Amino acid sequence: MAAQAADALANLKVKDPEAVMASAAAAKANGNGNAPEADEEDDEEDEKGAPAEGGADGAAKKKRKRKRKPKKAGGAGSNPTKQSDPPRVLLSNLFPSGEYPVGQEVEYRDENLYRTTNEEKRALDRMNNDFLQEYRQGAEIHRQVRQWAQKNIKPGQSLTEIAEGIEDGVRALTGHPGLEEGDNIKGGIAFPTGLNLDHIAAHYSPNAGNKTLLSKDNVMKVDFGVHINGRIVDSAFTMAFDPMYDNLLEAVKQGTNTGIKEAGIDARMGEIGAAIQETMESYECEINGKTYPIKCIRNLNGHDIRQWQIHGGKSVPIVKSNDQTKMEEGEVFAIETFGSTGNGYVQDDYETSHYAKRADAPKVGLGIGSAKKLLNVINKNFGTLPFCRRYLDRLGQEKYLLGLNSLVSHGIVEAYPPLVDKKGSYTAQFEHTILLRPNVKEVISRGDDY
Ligand code: HZT
Ligand code: MN
Ligand code: MN
Repeated sequence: MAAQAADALANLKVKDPEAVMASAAAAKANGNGNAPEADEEDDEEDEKGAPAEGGADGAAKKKRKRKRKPKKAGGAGSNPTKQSDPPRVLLSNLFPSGEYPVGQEVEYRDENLYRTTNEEKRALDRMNNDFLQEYRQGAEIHRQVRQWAQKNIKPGQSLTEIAEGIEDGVRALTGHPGLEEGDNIKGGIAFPTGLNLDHIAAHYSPNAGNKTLLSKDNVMKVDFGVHINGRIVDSAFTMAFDPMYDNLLEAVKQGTNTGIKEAGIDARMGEIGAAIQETMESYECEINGKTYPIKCIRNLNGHDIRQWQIHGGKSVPIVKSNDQTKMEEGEVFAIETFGSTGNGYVQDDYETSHYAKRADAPKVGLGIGSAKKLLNVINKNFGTLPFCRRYLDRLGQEKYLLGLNSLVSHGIVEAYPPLVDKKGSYTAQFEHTILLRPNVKEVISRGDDY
């Protein structure tokens, strides 16, 4: 390794691992572990003084027996203090101060260590409070919805019910407008829920009529996004019900954590990839009596995120490369790594579910055909955020496929087909969104789960 490269790598090392842990613990204590600061509500309190009816001991008995009106979670006039199950309480009702839990804050290293205490950098950081609170709100919604998903997803369920469960949670907690209320300005689903089984690594979501059921033998990547005012939190985890896959999942979890550690202002992409690969490929996994080396999927990448844009143009490789591109102050990155027991290489396969209007879409005249009407629906409901066919279905769109394909062939909409490794292989993914704040790196989507 060149001395310069070694230097840059050393600069990226976590200065004090204990300081990082302390910061994570603080984040957990202040609500990152899904516990809003307010006290548990006292259900008995509002029943005091209920009028007595009937016999001698009627007062006491009636008081306990009488059915309470079910409290509508987050309904008008209610003052909820904890999330419901399933999650349906608007997150801003759980954090009325408008201050949301801080993610995992990690100090920069070596020549960037000055940033943490530097008054100029701290001042820059303070100017971004709206941006930070929007990001932290989206991240807390991601943690609350995935906590519910991790507890409730079971073999035997359909991919459609799993996707809808996650999406209903994200809509409720963000206050995503209902179907009648139209456009999507405040917050909501940032992109389709990816439910990627086994050799399918990314961009699979069930289309209408999909009857696929989750089985106890599947390895499922769950990739979903939450946005508040276009500030996108992109985070994913992998679920398996058979401990046989534990080493595969651990390899990829540690691969992603390596990428997060190596990320920072002035960090070079190629070196981040090399560090991820070194971690991931130190693992192997025995599956049904055969031992597989875990390979990084070399043509999948992390990416920068801009407001309303899931990929901003920078890629974060997950294998060694000569890419000298640097991360920069103020940027947001999705750090995601994929491991595989197969080729470590994906190609397009199956029917497309994911689409997005291109940020640089040409403004060509579409005449008066079905493509023009569909584009109006896309503009009004998604803008440049990715969507899937199910989201068009629920908006009441019918027979839109010709129009959608036309928008794709005109370069207005981009199709993101599923990305798959070889049949019979297993793939895993973990992903977090990180903010390169002027004075500290914040792993905004970090939870007590991953
Ligand atoms: C595309 C379409 C979506 C971005 C990564 C990703 C899910 O593979 C540069 C690097 C949602 C996201 C994306 F609907 N992609 N993260 N989470 N998929 S990507 C990409 O297209 S572009 C990676
Ligand atoms: Mn993702
Ligand atoms: Mn991503």
